[in-house]
Amino acid sequence: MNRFPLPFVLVALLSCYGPVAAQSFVANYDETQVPAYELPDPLRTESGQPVDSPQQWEAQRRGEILDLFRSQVFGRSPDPISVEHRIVGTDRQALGGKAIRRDFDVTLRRGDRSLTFAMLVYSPQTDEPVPAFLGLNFQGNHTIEADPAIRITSSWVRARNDGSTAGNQALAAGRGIRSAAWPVEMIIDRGYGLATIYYGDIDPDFDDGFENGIHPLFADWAESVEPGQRWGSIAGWAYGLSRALDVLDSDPRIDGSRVAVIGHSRLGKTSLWAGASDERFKLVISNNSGCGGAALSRRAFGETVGRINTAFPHWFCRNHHRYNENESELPVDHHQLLALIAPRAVYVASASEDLWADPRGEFLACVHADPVYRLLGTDGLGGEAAPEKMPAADQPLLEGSIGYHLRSGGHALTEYDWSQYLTFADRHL
Ligand code: GTR
Repeated sequence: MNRFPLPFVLVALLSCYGPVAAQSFVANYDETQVPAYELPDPLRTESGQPVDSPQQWEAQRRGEILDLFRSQVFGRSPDPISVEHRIVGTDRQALGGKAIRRDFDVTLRRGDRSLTFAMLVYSPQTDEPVPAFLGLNFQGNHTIEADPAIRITSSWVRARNDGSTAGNQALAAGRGIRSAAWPVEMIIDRGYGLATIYYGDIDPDFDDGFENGIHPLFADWAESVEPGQRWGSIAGWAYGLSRALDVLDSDPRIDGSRVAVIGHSRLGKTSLWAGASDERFKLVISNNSGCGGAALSRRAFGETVGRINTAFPHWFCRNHHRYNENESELPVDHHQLLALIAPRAVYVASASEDLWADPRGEFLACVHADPVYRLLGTDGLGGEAAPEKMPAADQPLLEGSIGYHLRSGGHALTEYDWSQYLTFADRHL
């Protein structure tokens, strides 16, 4: 007779794998259960030497950390290729005459393959180049404003039951449904431009073995990369943001040297990686990015490395899966992702009810990135950077080069968040 009933054995076996492990995952939300951990020191080289000058950071340490994020977390991305763009629609009287809205097609071509994504750009009524925010959106450019002239993406979208999609196809009924996350008028009134792209135009967000989206364009190149280090979807989206910046940089209405990259949630992880890997982004904003973004992986609070790699096996590189339930072996942690952005400004925002994204872990990453910001001659978090200095909800820290707030409420990008980003941008762009 079996010592264990068959169903038990099957569940035990299966739970080592994808979906079942994801279902059986129980998040820790108890601060006293956070494991003891030691963070890798951003200011000590891989061979253990202290880093005590900006030159040494630049010449050696930054490169070491960047390479570890490439090989162990996000995967390696191809070198930039030149992009083509054309403007397919213009409204010089958008938002009741306040703004100019332009609709771009941005095309990446390699061999006989190409990928085109639509970029929607709002800019104020001025002929001077303006600073701008660039961010990916979750549901299509037509969802950020209820303007019937905005094209509806034909790319795969996540099926929703609110009438905004038919299966995986976006519908006109979705026009403007995400406008709360994109206060275009407020951004324009403050003198900024806004550029946005539907992230699924760059890479559809499901695990298909990288057959669709941006990855097949570089399939031959990827062959030359060690399989564990090949780029995942986050790296693909970040690469798209860099190519979008190429276009904005050549645009007379936008000042390409004053572009902030912004993203929420998985797209916050993406904006951090874009800002870390492309030093042209002057300001980097992470809204509720959590695990794999601003949160420290070693805390394993809320979403963990194992959970994220199981639920979303296509987001990071394969090597990242080595650290499932094994965070202490990760040669980096996410304070170092923020440090890669230094001395440029970075803003991390959490939400009080968004425990899945570990608000405290996001704040602690800022605290532990602070020494790098200070070494590079900035004021880091502004005041004293210490774990016990985590601000209460709705008390933003805007004084330093690292901005932080804990908004009261849940997982979302809100007008409150944007108003802090605009104030911070006024200081740094
Ligand atoms: C969740 C995921 C998070 C976050 C979020 C989102 O399911 O666990 O890491 O990225 O999705 O992007 O909305």
